[in-house]
Amino acid sequence: MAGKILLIYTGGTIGMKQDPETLALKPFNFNQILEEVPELKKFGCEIDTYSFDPVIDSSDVQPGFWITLAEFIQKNYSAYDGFVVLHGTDTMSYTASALSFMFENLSKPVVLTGSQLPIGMLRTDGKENLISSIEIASATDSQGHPMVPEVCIYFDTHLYRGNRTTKYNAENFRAFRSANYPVLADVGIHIKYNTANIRTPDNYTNFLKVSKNLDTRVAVLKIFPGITPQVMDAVLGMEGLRGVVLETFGSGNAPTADWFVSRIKDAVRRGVVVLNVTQCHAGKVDMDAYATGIALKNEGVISGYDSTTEAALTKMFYVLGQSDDLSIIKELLNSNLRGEVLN
Ligand code: ASN
Repeated sequence: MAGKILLIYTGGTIGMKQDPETLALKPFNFNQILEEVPELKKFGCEIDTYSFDPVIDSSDVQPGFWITLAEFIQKNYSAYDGFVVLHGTDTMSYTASALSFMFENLSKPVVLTGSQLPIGMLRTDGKENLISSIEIASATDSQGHPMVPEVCIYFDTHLYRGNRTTKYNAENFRAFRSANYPVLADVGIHIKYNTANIRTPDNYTNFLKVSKNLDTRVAVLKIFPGITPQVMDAVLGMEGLRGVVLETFGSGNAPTADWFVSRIKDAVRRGVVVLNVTQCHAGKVDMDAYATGIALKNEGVISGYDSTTEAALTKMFYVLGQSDDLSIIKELLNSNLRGEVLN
């Protein structure tokens, strides 16, 4: 293992300490991580470190944070072979998804990781997560190309495509799931890369393009039995709304009541883009499967296929930031841009 890795600390439980008064966990400074993991000095690669200031609990992540992070990676892109980002788990899937869309022609690993227990605690999962992430970010194939030139999440012996993940468990060490896409690598005695499932760039020398224009005039509307016209109106009537991620039942189904369908129809007619994803953890939207899905399709709702809500939302931010032309927006939403969807 050789090369140069940039380790970026943004916050999250991995670096937290208990506040002596409230006993709640709060972000702490980066030096503690470095002190707790002397193994970092044993790597055969060079590791530079950078800490965000302030460091945050990832529940405070906003799109502006993604832009700052993406810009920082862009600024350091040519100087490093891979990037490891320490990040809170709560919104890690959103950040990984957002970065995957913002980075076009990515040819180096960007591995996000963190932990469920702070690195200073005896049973921490943070050490293994951090050490394996660095190993993965610096791994190369026989031609010297990075093994995983993707935005990914490494957690509890599994490497996932970032935009396929969801935080699934609030207390288990296996915090993430990628229900609709296989793991990119399995870590045991050996690191087994599932090369057939890893995306590689057409050309490793292509220039990294970073899109910083995210249009966040988007809402996520989760339907439920008992949803009322008032709830629909509150969301769909928001001033300036450009997109809705509609979380539907099963294979993309929603109520067929006139008041429901007519509100969706009216939003689409006003130019609001409605993207249908399922509330199920696995499987995909198929709006042709049931009459309740066909009704949505007929009103111009777009299928999100098997994408997660995290990927659908951040894809919408990205795509709406790319164009005002509805046909281009629809075409992009219907395309597999970064391996986030099987359509
Ligand atoms: N609240 C923490 C965060 O997302 C949770 C964690 O990192 N395990 O920052």
